Amino acid sequence: MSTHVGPADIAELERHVAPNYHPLPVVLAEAEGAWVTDVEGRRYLDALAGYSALNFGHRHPALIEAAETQLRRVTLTSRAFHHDQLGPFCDDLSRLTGLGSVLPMNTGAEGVETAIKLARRWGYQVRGIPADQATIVVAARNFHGRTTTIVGFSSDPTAREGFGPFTPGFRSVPFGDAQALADAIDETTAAVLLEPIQGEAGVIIPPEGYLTEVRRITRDAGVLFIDDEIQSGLGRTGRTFACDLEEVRPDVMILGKALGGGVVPVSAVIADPDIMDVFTPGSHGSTFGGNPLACAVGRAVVALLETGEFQARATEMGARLATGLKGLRSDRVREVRSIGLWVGIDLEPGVPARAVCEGLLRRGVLSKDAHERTVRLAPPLVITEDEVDLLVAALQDSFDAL
Ligand code: IF1
Repeated sequence: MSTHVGPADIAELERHVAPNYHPLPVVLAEAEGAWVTDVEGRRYLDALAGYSALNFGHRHPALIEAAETQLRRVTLTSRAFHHDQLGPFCDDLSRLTGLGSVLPMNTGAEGVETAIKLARRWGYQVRGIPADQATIVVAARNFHGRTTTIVGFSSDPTAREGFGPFTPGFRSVPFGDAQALADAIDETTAAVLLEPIQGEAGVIIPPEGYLTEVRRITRDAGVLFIDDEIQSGLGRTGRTFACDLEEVRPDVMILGKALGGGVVPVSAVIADPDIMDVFTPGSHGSTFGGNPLACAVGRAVVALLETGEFQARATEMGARLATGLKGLRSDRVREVRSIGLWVGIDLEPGVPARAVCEGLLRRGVLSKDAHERTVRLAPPLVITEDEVDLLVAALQDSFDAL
C-alpha cells in the first residue's frame, strides 16, 4: 500500500469486491477501544462502532481473552452434539433478559427470521390461527435485516426494489401510533414486531408511554410482543435494553450485534418456554448457531453488562454529548435526537448527510449517514469525556465548513 491511499488505490485493493456498499474513502487497519487507525497511520474516533456492535469498544480485553481461551479449546461442534459453553451462555442470557429459553443464532437477520417462524408456529398451535393465515404487525420505516422476507415488509423502496416476490403476512402501521397498531390486530395476528427505538430510520424515539401501550394492547389481544433489540439493546440507550426505559417486558426478545462484542457474530431469540417450546428437534437451526466460540464471547459480554458500568457510562457520556449537541450552532441542523450514546441529527433539505460525514472523516471522526438527511452517531460506550468533546468540536467544524 502506497503512503497515500487514493481512490485508485482503493479500487485496485477491492477490484473483486461486490458493489453493495459505498464506504467513506478510508482503509482501516487496526483498532482499540474507541479508536481506529488507517493504513497510513491516521487515527479516527469511531463514532459508528459497527452500527452498535462495538458497544464495548474495539477488542475489549475481556472479550479477546474469552475468545483466545476458547480458540485453544474447541470452536465448532455443530448442535448435533452438546458442548460445555452453550448451557452457561443460555443461563446467562436468560438471567439478563428475565426470559426462560434461549435459541442462539449468528446474525441479526437470522434472529429476526427465527422470531417470525416462532411467532407463526405459536400462532397456529397456541392461538389457533387458521393454517397459513398468520399475520405479523410491523412499523413503517422499520429495519430488521436484509433477507427477502424481511425487506418484503420494509417501507424503504431501495431495500425492496428488484427483490420480489415477497413473503405475505405482514401489516405495516406508523411507528409510535398505538391506536393504529391496535386496529391492525385481528384473529389472524400472531405478533407485533418492533424496534423499541428505530435505528436505521434515524434514531426515532417513540412518544413516552408507547411501549407500555404496545405491551397492554398485545397482552389484551393475546398476541406476542417481539422486541428487536439488535441495535437498541445491550447498553446503547443507557439501559440494558431499550424496553427497560418503560419497564416493559416483551414476550420475545431478539439480540445481536454487541452480543458478539464485535469479535464474532452472535444473535439470539429469547422467550419463555411456553412460547419457545413450539420449536421441536429438527424444526429450526443453523450450522454455527450457538457454537462454542460464540457462546464463550457471549458469556463475557453478559458479564460486562452485569457490572452495570456500560449502561451508566452511556447515560453519563450521553448526557455530556446531548449538552454538546444542544450547543451546536448551525442553520443546517433541523433536529437532534439522542438517548444514551445514540444520536440522530436531521439536516435541512439540500444538505447531504454524507457531506457532514466526509467532513467528520477529515477531522478524524468516523460516522455514517442514513437516508441522505440524517447523521447517525453511536460511539463505543467506553468513550471518555475528552473524546465526547472532540466529537462535538469536529461536528461544529464540519457544519461550519459546509
Ligand atoms: C447493513 C442499517 C443499522 C438492525 C436491527 C436487525 C438487523 C439490524 C434493528 C439485522 C442491522 C445493520 C445492518 C447493516 C447496517 C446496520 C444498520 F443501516 F442497515 F439499518 F444499524 F441501522 N435489526 N443493522 O439494525 O442484523 O443481519 O445485519 O446482523 O446491512 O449494512 P444483521
